[in-house]
Amino acid sequence: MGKLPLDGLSYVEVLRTLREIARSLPTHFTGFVGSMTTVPHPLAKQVFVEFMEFNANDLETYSALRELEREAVEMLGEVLGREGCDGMITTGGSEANIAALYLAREHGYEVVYAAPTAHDSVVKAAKLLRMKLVQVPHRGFRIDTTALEKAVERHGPGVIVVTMGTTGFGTVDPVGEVDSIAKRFSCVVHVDAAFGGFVAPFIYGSSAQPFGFGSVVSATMDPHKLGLCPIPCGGLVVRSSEWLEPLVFEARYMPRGRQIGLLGTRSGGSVAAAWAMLKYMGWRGFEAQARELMSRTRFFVTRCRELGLSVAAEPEVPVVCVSMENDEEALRRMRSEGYVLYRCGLVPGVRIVVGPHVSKVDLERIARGLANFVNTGRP
Ligand code: 0PR
Repeated sequence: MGKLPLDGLSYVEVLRTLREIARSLPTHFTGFVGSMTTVPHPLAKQVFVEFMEFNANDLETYSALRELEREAVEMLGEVLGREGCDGMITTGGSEANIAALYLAREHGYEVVYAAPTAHDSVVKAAKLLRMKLVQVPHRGFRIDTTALEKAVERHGPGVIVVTMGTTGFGTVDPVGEVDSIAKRFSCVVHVDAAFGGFVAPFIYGSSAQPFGFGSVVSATMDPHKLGLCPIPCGGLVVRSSEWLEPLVFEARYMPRGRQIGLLGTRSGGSVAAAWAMLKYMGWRGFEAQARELMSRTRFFVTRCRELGLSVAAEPEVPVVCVSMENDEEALRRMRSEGYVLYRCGLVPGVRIVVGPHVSKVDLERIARGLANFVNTGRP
């Protein structure tokens, strides 16, 4: 016999083994500051468990879940500047970005324009969908609109990916400028607001509400990031139900003969958790969270600079890239100090995401640890 026991283990034994593993892992509360995920809210965890056995893709038996899903994506759309949006809850930002580019392709836009600061799932999507990817350079970690204009002139209409809150640098692409280029050259725009969607609209107002710009057809906004939901919970928001139509697939054995999205069975838990947190937090709840996180982010940036560190880009959402040649070694040293950071990716440096679980005390310690590492080679 291999790994599968002939007779099952006891409930207690299984739990004991797994709990030992869980206890050995860094949690958000014990130094995991590299990722955009955070501690899920207790309400989101509770409703996730209560709804996880329902298949959100059985549109007949669980039609009530589709109604919750519609309302959840409508609320995400309202944050992003438009009432009456449609869409779906996904497993995360990657699935939402892949689905968004698929929709653009099905509507006739086969070229993808993206900066290297866009999330890797955009490259993955272009590859899977065999779409032509035109890389547009960045300027200061924001898409270079002069280069974008030249690229679009050369390669023709397509879908332009704008990132509101880049993965490595916390920067926001200039969506207004991209919108006017898109309109002039008959392009459409997909906005990846997977992380920044829960911050930028609350801080910068309508300039960061992309659905206010006519060329924006879809957006990604992930409740399992700053929406405080458990993994998996992403959001794909589209301007209109017509735009979503190619994502409705035939599934002959299903009661309504169709399913929505790239997957089959989908967890009702993700849908319920997203709906719950949007209703529970409301505009003001997310606004307060965004303001607090940005204030901690500014504190961290200031402390880094005071300690002689250099920050790669002025962050507009709570992600900070601290430039550092030997970033791998810095990550190892910080890990031995109890903090799990990530690399920035595009340039050498380490990334900190200032989630709700990251306190000012943590940020002060991280800034000092990094400064000591740079100055002395030790944290
Ligand atoms: N778009 C942007 C702008 C992102 O930063 C990410 C992921 C995605 C899309 C894709 O989202 P999914 O991972 O939900 O498919 N950014 C996360 C981050 O940088 C990825 C991640 C998540 C990394 C959890 C580590 C981790 O533990 O934190």
